[in-house]
Amino acid sequence: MSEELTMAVVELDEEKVMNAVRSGLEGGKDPVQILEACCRGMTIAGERFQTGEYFLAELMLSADTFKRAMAILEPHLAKACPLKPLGKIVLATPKGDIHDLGKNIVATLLRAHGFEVYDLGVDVDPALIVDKVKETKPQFVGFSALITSAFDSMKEAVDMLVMDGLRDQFKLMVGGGVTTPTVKDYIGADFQTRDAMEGVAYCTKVIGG
Ligand code: B12
Repeated sequence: MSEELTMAVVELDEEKVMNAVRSGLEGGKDPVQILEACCRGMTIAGERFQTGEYFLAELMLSADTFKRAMAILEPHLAKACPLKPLGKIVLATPKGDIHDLGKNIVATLLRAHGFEVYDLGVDVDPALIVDKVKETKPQFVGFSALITSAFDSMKEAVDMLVMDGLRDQFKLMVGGGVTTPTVKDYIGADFQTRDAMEGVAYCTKVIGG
């Protein structure tokens, strides 16, 4: 079923994706595994876009299907782990970047593992991030970056947090397809990954879970 679901996302067969997600859940399949099958499909669709096999419209359609599948899965993922919040995290795609599929996956998985997530959305102004950190006092801040031009706005947000004396009050994670250890060092983050589950494992470890 997983392979079929993955290929349905790639082949833009929305009806098949929705049916596979619903029947998987009804059949008692682990929602995290269903999510992973959808993620693989999104990755393959992205590769087809990069090689020129898919046009932008096809890529947007697969992203849209992916989001609808996520909407069905989210309540089941939350149910899978009904814990009291383990910790708080402020999450954002920084200014200049509108990609949000990866961020949404991280948000969903963190919630599913018991974290309270304040998702600020995409193209987020550095000042908004600072305000949310002041308001919520999180143990973690997470940035999701998919385009290189977002590196400077992440750095700007971190510099503002340093200036306000807030930077040592939380761990900073950065993730997303274009991030590397060099990006982590450039913005002064504590952790970098291109795998949402690694981010969840990092937060759980830091919090002592
Ligand atoms: C889908 C996509 C789009 C969709 C976005 C839909 C959406 N709602 O997000 C659309 C079509 C809208 C789009 C638009 C654009 N895109 Co685009 N897009 C992609 C594509 C193909 C896939 C990205 C994706 O969603 N991958 C799937 C997700 C699940 O992966 P992910 O984000 O990496 O997330 C995983 C991990 O990294 C991790 N993670 C992610 N964030 C975080 C955060 C934390 C805290 C943690 C712990 C983990 C974590 O968790 C996820 C699961 O494991 C990539 C190419 C690629 N293969 O990456 C180009 C790509 C990112 N896009 C690119 C560009 C240039 C653009 C555009 C400027 C226009 C254009 N010419 O195509 C605009 C962006 C405008 C802007 N200002 O942002 C470039 C960026 C180049 C660069 N180096 O800067 C790429 C790399 C394509 C390319 N090779 O040229 N895009």
